[in-house]
Amino acid sequence: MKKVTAKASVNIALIKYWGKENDEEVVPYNSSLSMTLDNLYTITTIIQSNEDFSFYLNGKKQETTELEKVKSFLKLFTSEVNLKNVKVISQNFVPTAAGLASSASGFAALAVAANKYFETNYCFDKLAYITRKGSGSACRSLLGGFVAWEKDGTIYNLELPKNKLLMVSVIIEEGKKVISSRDAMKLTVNTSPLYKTWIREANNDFKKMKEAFIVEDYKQIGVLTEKSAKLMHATMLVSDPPILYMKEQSFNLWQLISSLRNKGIYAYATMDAGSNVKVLTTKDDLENLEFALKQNNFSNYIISGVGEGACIIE
Ligand code: 2P0
Repeated sequence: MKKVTAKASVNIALIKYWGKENDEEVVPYNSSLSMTLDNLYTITTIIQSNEDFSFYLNGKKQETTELEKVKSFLKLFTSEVNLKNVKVISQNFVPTAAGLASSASGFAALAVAANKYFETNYCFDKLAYITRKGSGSACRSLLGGFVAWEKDGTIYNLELPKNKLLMVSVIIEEGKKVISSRDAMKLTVNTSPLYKTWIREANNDFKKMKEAFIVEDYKQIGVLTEKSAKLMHATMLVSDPPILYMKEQSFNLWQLISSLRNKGIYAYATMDAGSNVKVLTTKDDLENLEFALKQNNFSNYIISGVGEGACIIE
């Protein structure tokens, strides 16, 4: 019986991707840059079955929207219309209800598994192009380490010692997002008076970040990481209607991180399309950061180092 299993890690953008110039082709308005995380990942199996097409996520059989999303994605690998006899089993390895389940690791694992299962053997560039149609940020999870996704579609690694930086994902709130990133991006592009500023700054900061990587300027990496998240959320906030992912606790944590920096601790905050805050820190500063987090009742967090790229594991 035909069976393929793939694993892909979550990635967190240091320079965020926010907004599409072309929705259909998932062409971003700005280049982005991410860190792949080793402790948060998805494992996906595609297996032959005797039934109609089915998709199980975290042990639960999916219907309608999720089922159709996976089905139409897999059709990019096969001409078989109904995908009969194909079963997809996907498991997110993130602590239960942590609110960190990621479509990026999900689609990266699915793409790598499908490329083998359907024997398409697409080259990396073609696979990245297809993967981003599932979820834009997923194409960055195809590679491990630090990954650049240029506006023109190219994806490549940036060199930086892999044993220094850590990402601490602090869980602020469990539960479903207020608005999906796909819809929120569209709304921001169409209504935010800050959107042009976002494109200009994000593309400039992407270049600056690449330079910071070359000279291993960790302070600049942290400063640009925070700026990208703050500007992305500010740009969303002035959309009509406004998009606000931050909760009171997210604000409080941003302030705590800023006060830790004043005490000489390396800690920079970033946030995605949700209220959880991720803190970029170093191995040397982890102990102080953890102490401060616990003291301020932020005791629900996951520490990740730099992860590997998506691969077939079975
Ligand atoms: C990122 N995010 O760079 C940004 C920052 C969230 C905030 O990419 O519409 O699932 O499928 O391309 O990639 C999350 O959105 O959106 C995201 P689509 P995606 O990581």
